[in-house]
Amino acid sequence: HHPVEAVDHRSHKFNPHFTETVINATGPNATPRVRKIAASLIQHIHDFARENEITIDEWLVGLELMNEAGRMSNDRRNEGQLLCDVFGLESLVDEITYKLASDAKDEPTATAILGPFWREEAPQKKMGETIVSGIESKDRTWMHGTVADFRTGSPVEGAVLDVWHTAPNGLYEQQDPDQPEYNLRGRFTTGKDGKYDFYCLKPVPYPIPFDGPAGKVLQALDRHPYRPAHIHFILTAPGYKPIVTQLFDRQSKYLEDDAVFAVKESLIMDFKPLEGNPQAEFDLEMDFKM
Ligand code: MBD
Ligand code: FE
Repeated sequence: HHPVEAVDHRSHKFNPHFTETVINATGPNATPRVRKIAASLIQHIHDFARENEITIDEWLVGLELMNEAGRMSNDRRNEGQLLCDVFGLESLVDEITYKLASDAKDEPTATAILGPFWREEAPQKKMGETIVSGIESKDRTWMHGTVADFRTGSPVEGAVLDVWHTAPNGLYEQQDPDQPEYNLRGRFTTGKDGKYDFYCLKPVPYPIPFDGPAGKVLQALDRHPYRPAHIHFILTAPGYKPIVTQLFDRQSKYLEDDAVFAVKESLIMDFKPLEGNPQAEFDLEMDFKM
């Protein structure tokens, strides 16, 4: 029976200057920002590997997740982004960006992550039109409100509201061969009064794609893949900072445990029953501030 030695003999494997050597390999022409964040990234990933004594086999698992995400990513599926999302990285970056941007006491509409399913060039529509085609539903929703300047309260003219959500089967149009191209997407431009209105559906909770690396991560972490019912928006206007956001249905499951951590209290909305409108069963009112 020998006394326990205080010295950790494994530490001889770690050159105490190795991380410094890698950081200092950065050349003189790297920009200050690149130099700063590269040094920090190297420090953190080295510390991570050291603290957890990451083995080659474990490192290969992570490497394969990234490679698989790259192989799967195409214009219908941003798997790399989804992988970041399940680790909360996109939400964290959104939070940081929003904090850096807002120094006023009156605030613009809260932001929320873009997610992997936005598409460029959604159809431009006139106010009062619908983004729904080829879907029978008892959850048709009239969405309306105003876009205003958060400092002055005046209406914003020429604001473009880019909107998208999933079909009742939980699939975005580009994930689903049975939906028409650009279904459930549209862009609406405000006039002088800053008002907008259009028809959509009350969204449903849905599972993020889990047949790839993001799904493997969720499974390994014993987590479910569901997001609460949400509608996405990008709001842009000349002279204003864009607002990327989502609105959530207060009645939805998963508000407390969104698989991608995007829910903010101020973005949870009431879909109210709508009487006397043959075109919709629900009313959603939202005044955006930018
Ligand atoms: C989604 O539909 C989504 O909105 C986000 C943020 C991540 C994964 C799937
Ligand atoms: Fe989404």
